[in-house]
Amino acid sequence: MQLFEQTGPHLDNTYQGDPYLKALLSQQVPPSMFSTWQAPLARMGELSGGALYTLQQADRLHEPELTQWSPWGERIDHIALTPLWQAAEKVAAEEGLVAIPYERQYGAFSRVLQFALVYLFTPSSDIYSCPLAMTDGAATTLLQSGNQALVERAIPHLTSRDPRQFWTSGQWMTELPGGSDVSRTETVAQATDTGWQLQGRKWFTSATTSQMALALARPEGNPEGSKGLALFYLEPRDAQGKLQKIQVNRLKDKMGTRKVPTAELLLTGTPAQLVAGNTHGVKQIAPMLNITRTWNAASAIGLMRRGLHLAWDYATRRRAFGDVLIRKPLHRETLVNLEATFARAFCFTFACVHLLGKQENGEATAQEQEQLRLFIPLLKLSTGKQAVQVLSEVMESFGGAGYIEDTGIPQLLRDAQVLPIWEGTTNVLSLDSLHVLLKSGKTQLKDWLSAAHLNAPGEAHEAGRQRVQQALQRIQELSNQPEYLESQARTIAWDFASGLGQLYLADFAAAHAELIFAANTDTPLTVTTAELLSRSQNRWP
Ligand code: MFK
Repeated sequence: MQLFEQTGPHLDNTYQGDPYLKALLSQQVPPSMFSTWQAPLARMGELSGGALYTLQQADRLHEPELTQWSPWGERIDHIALTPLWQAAEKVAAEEGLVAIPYERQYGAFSRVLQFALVYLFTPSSDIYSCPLAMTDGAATTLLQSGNQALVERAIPHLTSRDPRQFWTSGQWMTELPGGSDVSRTETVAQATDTGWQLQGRKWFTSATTSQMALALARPEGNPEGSKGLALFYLEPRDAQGKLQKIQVNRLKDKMGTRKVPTAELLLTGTPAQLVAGNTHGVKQIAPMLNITRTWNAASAIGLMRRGLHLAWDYATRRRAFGDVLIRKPLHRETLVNLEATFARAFCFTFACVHLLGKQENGEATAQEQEQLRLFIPLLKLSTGKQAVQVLSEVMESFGGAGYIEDTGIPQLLRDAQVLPIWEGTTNVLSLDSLHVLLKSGKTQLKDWLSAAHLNAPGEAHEAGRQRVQQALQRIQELSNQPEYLESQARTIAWDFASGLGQLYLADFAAAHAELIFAANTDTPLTVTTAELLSRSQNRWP
């Protein structure tokens, strides 16, 4: 008997098959510069849809392993990484995934190229983007600290394109008493004759195999609260590769990001150096948070794109009720709705990335710098939620097959689920953005919408403008009821972020009427940007 066999979804070069990236870059970046980017983008697309993806599928069951003791009883705490993580490290260094914004070869657009590559790389990297994000954040933090000795020591490694020289960095903040509320940090720093030593327990340290870390600790005698914390630089291992007064208690048993070796560490006198002064550590590590939150958004859109790419392709292969799914009106409508959410997230992310590049290149106006401070938490909180929502629907679009582990689809959803949690939860970032707005006193629409592209006339922009206005009006109305205002911070942040996403999508739609999706059919799959705009009024997920 000949039984039916179903072909699964295909992935080719993910740059060539991406309907948005080329279109956006051709709009955002000068043409001569864009043409020089074709080779690295195509190379990353090829790796991401090819060798890395194949390794990711083959390596699915592999996880990092902690060996605490040698056969002879020596405490070694060795962490073995997965094969894909080892391969990803080499690709990341050689392709300059951290180096590009520090080389500044493309001025303010350097960040755009970097995050275009990160967006392509992330979904086939098993979240190797995590240590890269922290590395990028650490490089920015050290450069802004003015600590020349540490800059000379670490920056050449953090920004190297040579895999043998390349270092990654950890970010050791979270402790048992305080994840979001970092002020409750228990780790103590003691000044000794040979320098500072850290004692305490770090409860979530991502990528514990990194060659350096930035850590918060309270110098002995400092007051309670976050201002009494200082920022420290440390190298976890000595020249022989032995951990320096650090024990790895265990690796975390997480729902997703299972290839990331997240560990609980005990610091028992770990040597460390002050980065800049012995107080105000949270303020000093803030540049790192802004960079990692941007990476979070790039990872969110990367994972969403991967899921949607597979879902569209599958819809051209799977038949039900007499036709391929893609010709079923409700199935198409479902995917177009998801695309609308993705498109807002994608356009908002690259708008922020461009602003970040301008700021770093000294080209951002004072107002753009204020915008960036507000937009990054809004971007992170909205794209994190959107990724979970979209990837849950992507899974469902495959029916029962999407729920099966060796399709690779459940991993997309599990990995996405951390995006709203780490680097500031939705509530923490909603409050952060509210504080920024209240502090600046700029609750007038005109102040926030004065940048030319947000003032663009026309109906396409009107919906976005109204949404932002709604958020700002809410703040004004509730300004005399601080507790109630705080309880509404999430809704306000969501309205603001959705409005911004809609505005940036309207900019994109003005230049591109139609998008062509990778298709396994003779007839190309097209979606108009007008369709996307008309469907992007989604409420809080
Ligand atoms: C794929 C992508 C991967 C991403 C990598 C993930 C791996 C890493 C995993 C982790 O390590 S997760 C741990 C991440 N933890 C957090 O994100 C902490 C979340 N909590 C917050 O963000 C809280 O809002 C915060 C700790 C900042 C609250 O601390 P405080 O001291 O009570 O807050 P405060 O007073 O708001 O901030 C202190 C100073 O820093 C202020 O400056 P001033 O003293 O001059 O007033 C703030 O303005 C400044 N500040 C805070 N956040 C800032 C900032 N400045 C610039 N940008 C920011 N984002």
